[in-house]
Amino acid sequence: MGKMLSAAQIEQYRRDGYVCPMRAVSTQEAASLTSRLESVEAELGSEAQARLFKPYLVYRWLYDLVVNPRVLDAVEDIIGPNLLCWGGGFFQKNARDPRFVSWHQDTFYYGLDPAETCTAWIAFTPSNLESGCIRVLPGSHRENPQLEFVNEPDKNNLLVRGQTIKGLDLSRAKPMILDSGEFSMHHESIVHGSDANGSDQRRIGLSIHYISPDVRRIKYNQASRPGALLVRGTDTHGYWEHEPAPRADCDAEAFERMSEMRAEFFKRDKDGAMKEVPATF
Ligand SMILES: O=C(O)CCC(=O)C(=O)O
Repeated sequence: MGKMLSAAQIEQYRRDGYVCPMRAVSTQEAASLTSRLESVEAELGSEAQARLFKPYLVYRWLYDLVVNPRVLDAVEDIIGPNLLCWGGGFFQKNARDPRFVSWHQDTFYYGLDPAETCTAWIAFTPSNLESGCIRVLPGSHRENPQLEFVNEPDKNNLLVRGQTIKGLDLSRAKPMILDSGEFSMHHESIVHGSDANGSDQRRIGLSIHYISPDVRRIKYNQASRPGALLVRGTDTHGYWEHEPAPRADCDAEAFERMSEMRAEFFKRDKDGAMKEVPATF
C-alpha cells in the first residue's frame, strides 16, 4: 500500500504503464477550475491554448493543482519522494470537436534518461469514450519503449508534429475514463492517443509531467540546465534549474518568462529535435 495508491494499483502501473481513476479534487472544484480557465481563455483570446505554456508557473491556482497532495502522493507511490515537474499543459477539445491525438509515445521527444516521466492527467470535465478520452496500449511501455513513428502533421491533430505510430493492434486498447476532478497516470513510453470529441461538452485535461531528480535531459540544448519546478522533497542532483512558483494569482513577470520559454522551446524544437530524428524515422 502506498500513500495514495493500493499495492494493486502500483503493480498495475508497473505492468501496464497506467492507472486510473484517482480523485484529485471534487466535481464542484473541477467546475470552478473550468470557469477559471474559461476566464483566462477569454482574456487571452484565440491564442490562449497556444500561449498556455507551463501555465502553472504563471497562475497560482494551476500551481496549486500541480502540487495537489493527492496527486503528489500518487506520483510519489510510483517514482519516489523527491519530485520535479518539468512540464505540462492543457489538452482540450471543444464540444463536437473533430480534433484528436494520434497514437504516439512521448519518450523520443522528451529526451530524458532514464525515460521515467510519470504524467498525471487531471480531468476538468468528464473524459470518456464519447468525449475522446485517452486510450492506451497496456504494457507497451515495457514491450517496446521506442516504436518507429512518422510525423504527419494534421490540422485536427493536437500534436503539432503529428507523430503517429502505424500498424498497431488497437483491439487491446484500454480507455482511461475519468469523471471531472479525477486523474489518471501514465508512463511516458506507453503508446497512447485519443479520438475526436463527439459529446456536447468540452473535454479538458491538464497533463503534468513529473520525474525524480535523478532523471536528466540528454537531448536538446546541453549548454544550459533545463528548468523544472521542485514540488516535493529535495534535489541533490542539480540537473535541473529550479523554476520559481508564481507569486500571484496571475504573475505578470512569470507570464513574460513563459512567453520567452515558449519561443525558446519552439526554436529548440525546430533547430534541435527535428535534426536529431534518426534517418529511419
Ligand atoms: O489528452 C489527450 O488526448 C492526450 C494527452 C497526452 O498525450 C499526454 O498527456 O501525454
